[in-house]
Amino acid sequence: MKELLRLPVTCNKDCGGGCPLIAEIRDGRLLRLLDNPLKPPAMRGCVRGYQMARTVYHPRRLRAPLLRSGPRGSGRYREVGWKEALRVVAERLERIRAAGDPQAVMRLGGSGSPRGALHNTDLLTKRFLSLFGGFTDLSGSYSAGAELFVNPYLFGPAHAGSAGIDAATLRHSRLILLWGANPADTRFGAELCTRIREQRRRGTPVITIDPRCSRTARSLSDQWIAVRPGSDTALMAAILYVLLEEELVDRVFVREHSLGFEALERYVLGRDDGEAKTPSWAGEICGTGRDVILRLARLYGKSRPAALIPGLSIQRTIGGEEAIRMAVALQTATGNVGVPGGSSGSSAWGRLPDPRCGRMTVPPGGPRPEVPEYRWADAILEGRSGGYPGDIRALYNVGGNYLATGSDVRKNIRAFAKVDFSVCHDCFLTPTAAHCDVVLPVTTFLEREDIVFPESNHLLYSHKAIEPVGQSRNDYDIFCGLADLLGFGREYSLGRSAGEWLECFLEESEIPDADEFRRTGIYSGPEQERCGLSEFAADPEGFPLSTPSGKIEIASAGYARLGFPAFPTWRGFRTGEEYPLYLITPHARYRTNSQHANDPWFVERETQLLWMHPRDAAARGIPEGSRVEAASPQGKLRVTVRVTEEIMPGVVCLLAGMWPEIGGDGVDTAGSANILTSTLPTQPSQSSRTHSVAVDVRPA
Ligand SMILES: Nc1nc2c(c(=O)[nH]1)N[C@H]1C(S)=C(S)[C@@H](COP(=O)(O)OP(=O)(O)OC[C@H]3O[C@@H](n4cnc5c(=O)[nH]c(N)nc54)[C@H](O)[C@@H]3O)O[C@H]1N2
Ligand SMILES: Nc1nc2c(c(=O)[nH]1)N[C@H]1C(S)=C(S)[C@@H](COP(=O)(O)OP(=O)(O)OC[C@H]3O[C@@H](n4cnc5c(=O)[nH]c(N)nc54)[C@H](O)[C@@H]3O)O[C@H]1N2
Ligand SMILES: [Mo]
Repeated sequence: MKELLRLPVTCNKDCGGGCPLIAEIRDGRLLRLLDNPLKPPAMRGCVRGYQMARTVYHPRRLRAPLLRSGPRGSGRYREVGWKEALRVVAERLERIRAAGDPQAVMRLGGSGSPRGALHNTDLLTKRFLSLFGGFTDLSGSYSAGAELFVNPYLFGPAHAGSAGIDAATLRHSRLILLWGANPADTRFGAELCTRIREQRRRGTPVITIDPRCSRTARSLSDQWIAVRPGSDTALMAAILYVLLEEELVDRVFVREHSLGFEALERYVLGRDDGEAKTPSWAGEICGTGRDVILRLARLYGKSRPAALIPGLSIQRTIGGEEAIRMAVALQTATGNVGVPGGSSGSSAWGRLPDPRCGRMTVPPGGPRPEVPEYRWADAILEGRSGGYPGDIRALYNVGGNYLATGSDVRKNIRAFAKVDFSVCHDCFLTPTAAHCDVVLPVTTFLEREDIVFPESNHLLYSHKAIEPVGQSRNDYDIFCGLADLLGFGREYSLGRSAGEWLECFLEESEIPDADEFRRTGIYSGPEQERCGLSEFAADPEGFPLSTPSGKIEIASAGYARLGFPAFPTWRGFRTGEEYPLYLITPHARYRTNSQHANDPWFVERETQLLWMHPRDAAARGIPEGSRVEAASPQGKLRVTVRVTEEIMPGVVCLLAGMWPEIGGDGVDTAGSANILTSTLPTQPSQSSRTHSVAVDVRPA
């Protein structure tokens, strides 16, 4: 029996984590993944990482480049050699460049491997297309578009990326509010759950605010407060009302650290519109009891410090911009910003600087007009005449499965059908790959070496655990090959091998001992309890923010110029008569976005069911466990129903990420949530509204 090899690795996935793992390998074969024993104690991996051998050796893993041989979407391809595949891609791209319009190529994807210094699907593609001569890029993000948009108005451009906290600071919290956050399933760093659990054990109450009783509400919280989707801003306004009425506002902190609180106060007290934003007012909008709101407000006002931790869900709604702005206003009103155990009220994770380390760069290159990611399909279908920067003729998709994860799948299919040429790098023939003309098989993170940036003050080293499966290649090597054919190979690679890039990145890093880093797989930054904006909180004049006023701008003149109230107001989403139910589409525990949806082992652990309250089911004659049809203006799907009190009346829930299976009648039978979602975005950020969906449901 050959010797067992153990190598430090880490998932390079858009999974919310970034976990220190160990790969066990025997005879060149990956056996399993487990937690790296040298990890900091609070960090934990998760099932999606531990089970990666299933993905790596999946029977449907792509093993050779594919050229389309049937209609788009038919799944008919012929296997070809790399030489032929790369020649076809280069020729088609060259044709577009020769016509003088490289921006007719749109970049898609990026979240396949977004954490790597080198094997970074996002940066590698941008570098390639930039040197190619230009391309149409995507701005914002499916994940956090509204939040990324409002942060600079709140904190200033230079501070927008430092308003987060390290999870370890929660040991100072006297109250933790998980507001539309479900970290027991959707990971936000490898530490958060452990830290919350530890703090709860010390007696700190944890409250989860969510339309459904999520795993976090069930297993990590003292209380579940149900709230109608997209109504969070109203609930927050009512909390502020109580704080004002009961003199629980930290007036000194507000005066020294913020601008525009008076305007918000007038709104909340109803001074201008005659409508006080009382708990009764909010109760109507939110479907939350008046007394529940009152008790929550008092507990919050009296527990200092309190960490209000929003998930990204509350901003993937119509008016989601205001939910984040109001959360920041609440944390400011209570003096919780920039203090250990508090939080800024904006997203807590991924909003602190990474440890210093080199990573792949994107040189200026050609022009790069942008369209909001949420509108990529509209930009293709409407083009220049629809007000978009240009007409798109080709799609370059690297690590994205937008025909499952993009809102309005049927529109997305039309967009893919419209272009002249499309190419995809992926490990599987996803629904998106199946609409591309060329599909190039790529390695997973276990088949290559990299430095990875997790969601904390660490760097992780990920060794190459196994040889590439089949003929799959690294995205980097694919781009090097294409750049050679297109005449900019040298500029793309700078003559460096992958290993030489990593050496360079390490030289630029703060890591004192690179050999030790490679051996342990973990580098921990010196400061593990960072609390964003703490200098400003302690000394607002000495360390002003980069907003025009130097303070947190609760009311922003710049924001008002966009045609929206300067201060946050509730302008949420309401369903209508034809489609009366609110649909939410959260992320799955056993998937990373749409990944693993093609593996029965994962799917069986989290059967795709539409959650519905008994009252709504009874009103429609829908028995538990039956098949139902859910419909929105965008499409229809059939799925099995779970009738449960774990979701509030009037709301239904379907986890995102299933690969659509659309029948001849146009109806999806896989329960792929984005059949029902719309690309009409929340404004002004032009971002996701995948939790603001109006549907109706009837027996199938
Ligand atoms: N296991 C796993 N972890 C992941 C991912 C994954 O796919 N799987 N994806 C990663 C990525 S890319 C991202 S962006 C993040 C996403 O992280 P989040 O955006 O926080 O995740 P969601 O699952 O969309 O929503 C979190 C919770 O909010 C609730 N919710 C939905 N709408 C509302 C609302 O209007 N108000 C309130 N108060 N609650 C609401 C949902 O029921 C859910 O329980 O997770 C990351 N982590
Ligand atoms: N209804 C609804 N829709 C949503 C959401 C929601 O909450 N509700 N959430 C949205 C969010 S937050 C996000 S981030 C998006 C994510 O949407 P996508 O970016 O489409 O995410 P994934 O499904 O993870 O697709 C990543 C693809 O990359 C491939 N891949 C993995 N590793 C590599 C690699 O190294 N190289 C290459 N080339 N490919 C690789 C995987 O096989 C997979 O097919 O979905 C959004 N869609
Ligand atoms: Mo995301």
